[in-house]
Parts: sequence; structure tokens; C-alpha cells
Amino acid sequence: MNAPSRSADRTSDDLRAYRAVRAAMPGLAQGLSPEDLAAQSMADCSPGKWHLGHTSWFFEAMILADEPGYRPVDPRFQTLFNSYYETLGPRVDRPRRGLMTRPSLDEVLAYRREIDRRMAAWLGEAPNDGRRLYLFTLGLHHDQQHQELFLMDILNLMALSPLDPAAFATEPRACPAEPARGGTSRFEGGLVEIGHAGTGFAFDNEGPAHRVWLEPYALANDLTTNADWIAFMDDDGYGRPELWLSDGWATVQAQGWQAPLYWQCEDGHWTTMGLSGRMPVEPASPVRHISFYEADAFARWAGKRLPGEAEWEHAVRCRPEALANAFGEVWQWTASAYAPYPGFRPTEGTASEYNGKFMANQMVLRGSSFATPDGHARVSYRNFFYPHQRWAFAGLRLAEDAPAPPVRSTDQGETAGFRRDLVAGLSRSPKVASPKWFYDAEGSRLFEAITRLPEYYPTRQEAALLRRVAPGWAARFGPGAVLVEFGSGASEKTRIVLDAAPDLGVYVPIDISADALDAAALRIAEAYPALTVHPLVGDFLHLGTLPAGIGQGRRVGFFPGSTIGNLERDEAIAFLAAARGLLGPDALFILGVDLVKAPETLIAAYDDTAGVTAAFNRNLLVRANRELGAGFDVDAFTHRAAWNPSGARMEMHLEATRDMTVLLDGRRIAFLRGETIHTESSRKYTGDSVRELAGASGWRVAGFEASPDPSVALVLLEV
Ligand code: SAH
Ligand code: AVI
Repeated sequence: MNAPSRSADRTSDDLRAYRAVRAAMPGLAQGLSPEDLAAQSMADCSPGKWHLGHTSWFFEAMILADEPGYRPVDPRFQTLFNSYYETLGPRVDRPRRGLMTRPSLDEVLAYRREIDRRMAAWLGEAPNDGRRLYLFTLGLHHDQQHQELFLMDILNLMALSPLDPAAFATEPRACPAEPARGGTSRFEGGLVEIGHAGTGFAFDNEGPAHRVWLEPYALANDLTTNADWIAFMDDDGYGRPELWLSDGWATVQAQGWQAPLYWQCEDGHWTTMGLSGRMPVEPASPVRHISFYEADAFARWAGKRLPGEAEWEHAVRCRPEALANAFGEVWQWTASAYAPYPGFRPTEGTASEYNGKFMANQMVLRGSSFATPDGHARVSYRNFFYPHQRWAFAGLRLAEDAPAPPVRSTDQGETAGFRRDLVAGLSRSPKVASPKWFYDAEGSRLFEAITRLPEYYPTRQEAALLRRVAPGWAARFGPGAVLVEFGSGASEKTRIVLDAAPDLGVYVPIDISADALDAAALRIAEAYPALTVHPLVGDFLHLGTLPAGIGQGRRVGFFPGSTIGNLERDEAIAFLAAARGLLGPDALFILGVDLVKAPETLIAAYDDTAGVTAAFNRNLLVRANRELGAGFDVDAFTHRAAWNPSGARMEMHLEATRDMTVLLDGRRIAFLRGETIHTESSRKYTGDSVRELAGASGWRVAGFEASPDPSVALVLLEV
């Protein structure tokens, strides 16, 4: 009995998809001559005419021929257009495909149209059976693969012509490359899952999904550029055997490689051949047309390595925003040999020859290129070529090992406090963590990187404002004053105050981050030799007293950076009151606050495009893993930044991307997918709310100065 027929809707969707995919290759062929489409430039390539025929044959041989009583359009085409399917009989060897002057291009296009007519009829009648439908979708993806091969092969042919012909007026591509971002993204790795799971289409080689172990690693956010490549060539990269794998070096010598495929040097200027003809090599563009051997040698020269395919996939799965041009520019060589995943089963039937039998001696490339049809590639997609092949639209993205930064022997008390606090916060619902634990050495470094981001305005705005107000306010300090700074970090803004108050006697920076504090105190002591610098490591929420004999001058509190915004309201009031006690009866206090403003500006500042704030947020979990032996799969948490209008605060969260259980201090902490840890609030103030806060903690507002937009304010408090 036949399986039930598919719905009319499904059939018309399939027909629409079929027509769209099948229209693409004739569209690419349209402006090319029959001669362009008949020639074959090398054994690895095929003539355009052959691609047009073969992709039609695929539907005929895999699908139509299976129907009872089917009569082929032309039995001779079964041999001409069979690529490599042993079970489907004899075929023309690939290197001889260019000798097929018959059938003519018109006959091939007529064959193509007839297959399309038969496929439309088949779709109208096709039973609803999974295997046939898989083969149908496979046929579409196969056609798309050949659309890219068509472009690779045409380019190779054009590049052999001394006329440097342009195959197209402009490079056929769906969208422009993304701009470069700079920097690298670090991934914790651990036990992660890669491979295709779920219901969408994938080739058999992408599954099954399985676990792999990844040591911590980093990937370049950008693809390697032509300028990078020229630096490699200028450093005699093609002439130094120590940079090359043995097989690679043998190939360099045998082939006389001195530059990527298609590059030519004329009067010291490099040009390259593209689909729109010969052009100057654009330094900022990603390098193309390099082999695995070259990519590997370049990485060694750069002191880095190629990523493993699991590293690439894990990175793109867990932080799709981190890498520029992961898709749509050039395929990226990986260090992974093309081999079956554990549990790999080839598709049943004739299509079993599609991928599996090529799993030897080839390397995997990930991503996709500008020539890959839209919707064709996926995060689990495994492209593959032999290591010497260069005619693909292939480039590279560097990787490196990224072990956790060296651990400073942490104070036992602090570790215990961190453990207690985190266990308590994660046992609550909703889960919370105190932002003060962000600031280990790496967290302090990441915060400094945040202050340099274009989106993070508070540091720049506050520093400029401080330069304006500091001279006037410092005039009130009097001689030999003692400047006590809370959460001093890198002590950069301090310099503005010190410059405005040259007769200041003592500087007492207080910070919970010993690494940041020690380094900053040293720098300040060096830069201001007349100043006594007295750093104190500690929590400013638990203020004791100032060291005895610290100096007789007026005490001036300094709390910039809108760090007060990270405190809960009652904490902020208690802190300001305690600071008043610490500083004494005629104290002054310079407080920095961020002001309420448009949520878009705020959200951009806490969710920067380079992902630095995301790394800062996630570093809390990295720190917990290292210092507390916690078992967070760091990459399974996503950075979230949201404006909370009722609390007038930005919130940072870490959101679990799957259900999981995390071991912390011998406890099992359960996370549901979508559940978050609220890691930080950054309160935004108004003139009124600052005055109210100051009043509630026993201070009077003696000065209030706001910056231009995006606005922050500095407040001078007196007792
Ligand atoms: N004042 C600097 C740094 C702000 S970042 C600036 O304006 O750029 C916040 C600083 O406060 C970090 O150096 C962090 O280590 C420190 N910090 C955060 N919570 C703290 C706490 N409870 N006690 C002491 N220092 C703290
Ligand atoms: C230190 N503190 C005031 C910063 C803030 O803006 O709340 C920390 C920060 N969080 C994300 N980006 C910067």
C-alpha cells in the first residue's frame, strides 16, 4: 500500500523551493558563452555544461529512476553525467569531461528542462515517504554545492586565459563582508557537543551529534587578511622549510608556489583574479585561494595554529556574535582530518557514496564562502578538500591555546567569602551573584578593556568632566589632604585629581582586586614621587578605620566610575554613611554617578559588539571554576544586558542555554534552560535621586556637575 499523499501546501512549498534552487545555475551560466561552458581548466574542475547536466542527472538517477517503469530522458546521459557513483554504472573520467563537445549546451539545457518538468510531476504525485523526501532535499543541496563549484571552476578557467576575462560584471554574492573587529575570543571548552541534531536537513557526514573534549582556546575574531599574507610572504614564508609540513614543503617546491593561487606581481604590486576579472589585491580583504598546507604554514609563522573543527563549531554555536565572517566570505581551513564522527552511518542506498567514501586524506573546512548559496551552509556543515587544493574560495581564521591566566595565590579568606557568597546567591530564586567577584586579575583587565570600548561612554565622559571640575573642587582640599579612593581599579582618573591638587599628601586606594591595586599603586607612586601611596586591599562594603598616622590633612573621599550604581540602595546608603565615619568631621567626597538616559545608549554600553562585556560577565564563572573548583560549562551561558525601567538600572545576567546541573562546593545547582544568574545592576541616577541618596546617608550636596550627552555627573559632598 502506498503511503498517504502529502498535503497540497507541502507540495507547492517543495515545488517553489525546487524551482528557486534550479533557477540559480542557469542564471550563473547566462552571460557565459558555450565555449566558456565547455572547456575544462584542470582535472579537479568540470566544464560548466557538465555541472548543468550532472545536477539534473542526480535527480534522475537518485529519484526518478527509482519509480516503476521509468524511462530515462536519454540513456547515454547516465554515463556522461555520472560523477562517481560506482553502483550506477560506467562514467567518463573526470579529467576527460572537457572533451565532451556533445551533447551541445542547448541539448544539456533541454535535458535540464525535461528533468525539471518530470520532477514537478513527481512532486505532484510523490508519496509522503521519508527516504524519498530526504533524497529530494539532498538533490537541492547537491545542486547548490555545484553552484559554488561552477563558480570555482569558471574562475579557474578564466584565470588561465592571458586575457584575464571577467566571468561576471561584479562578483556574484548575496551580501558584503562584515567589517573587521580585531582581537580574539576565548572559549573555555570542556565537554561540549558538536554535530547535527534535530530535524532540519544535514548531510550524513554532519552526524551524529556527539561529545568532544576541548581544552580552553581562543579564535581570531577576524579572518586572516591579504595584508597579513603579504607580511608572511615578505618574511620569506614560502621559502622557509621550518614553517611547513613535510608534504606541504614538497608541494611548495614541486609547484613553485610563491603566493596564493591567482596572485601576480607586477612592478611590486600584487593583483589577483576574481570572478569580475583581475584586480589589485585589497590589503584588508580576507585572503583567498590558499591550500591547507599554506594555511598551516601561515599559522605556524604567526605563532598560532589552525582551529580544530570542533573548536570552530563550538565557538559559533555558543557565541554566534563573536566571530566576524564566520559564514559568507571564505571557507576556513581547520586542523581536522575529514573522518567519520563516532557512530557515523552513510545515507542508505545509492546516496551512501555521497560523502563517506571520501573520508581519507582530506581536511575539513568550516563556515561558507561568498559563493555559497544562501541557506545552504550550517554551523555543523563539513566541507572538505585535499590539503594541496587551492581553487576553492578558502581562507583561514587563526586559533591558539588559551590556558587560564596564571593564578595569583588568592587569599584564603577571600576564596572562602567568594564560595559562601556564590553558594548563597545561586541557592536563591532568582539566582544572583555579587558584582564584586568580577574583579580577579582577568576581570580587572576586562573592565579596563570595557572602558576603552566605543559604546562604553561613562569612563570617557566622567574623565572629561573631572578635568573640568577638579581644579575648582581641589581648591577646597587644603594642604596635605588625604585622598581615599574606593574601588580604585587602575587609578587612571586619580591622576586628574592629583594633577589638580599638587599639594595633596597621601593617597589611599582601596580595592578588592589585589592585582589591579598593586599595579596601580606602583604606577602612581612612580609618577607622583612626592605623594605617599598607601594601598589597602579589601571590601569597601566592610570599612574599618584608616591606618594610624596617615596624615593630618583634610580627608577627601573619591568614588568615581559610577561604581556606586553597582550597590543595592541600602548598601549604597550604608556605604556612604560608613565612608563619612571613616573620613571624619570636615570630609569632602567626590562621587561619580551615571545618569538615566535612552535605553538604546545604555544597552549598547553593556552589550558591546566586540563581546568584551560578555567576556567580563562570563569571567565570573571562569573564576568560580578555577578558584572554587566549580563545574560551570562557561560556554553554555549567554551574556544578557537589559534595562530595568522600574529599578532605573541596567542589569547583566548570565543565561543558561540548556538545562544543566552544576557542581559547586559539593552541591548540585540546577539550571533550567533560559534561567539566569543576575550578576550586576548598574543604577542610573537623576539629580533628585542623588540628592535623596546623599541626604539619606548624612551628606550635603555642595556641587553637582553633569557632562554633555551621554551624560554622567560628578557630585561634591560635604558633611
Ligand atoms: N574607579 C575605576 C574602576 C571602576 S571598576 C574607574 O572609575 O574606572 C570597579 C572597581 O571597584 C574595580 O577595580 C573593583 O575591583 C572594585 N570593587 C568592586 N566591588 C568592590 C568592593 N566591594 N570592595 C572593594 N573594591 C571593589
Ligand atoms: C564598575 N562598574 C561601575 C561598571 C558598570 O558600568 O556598572 C562595571 C561594568 N559592567 C558592565 N560594564 C561595566
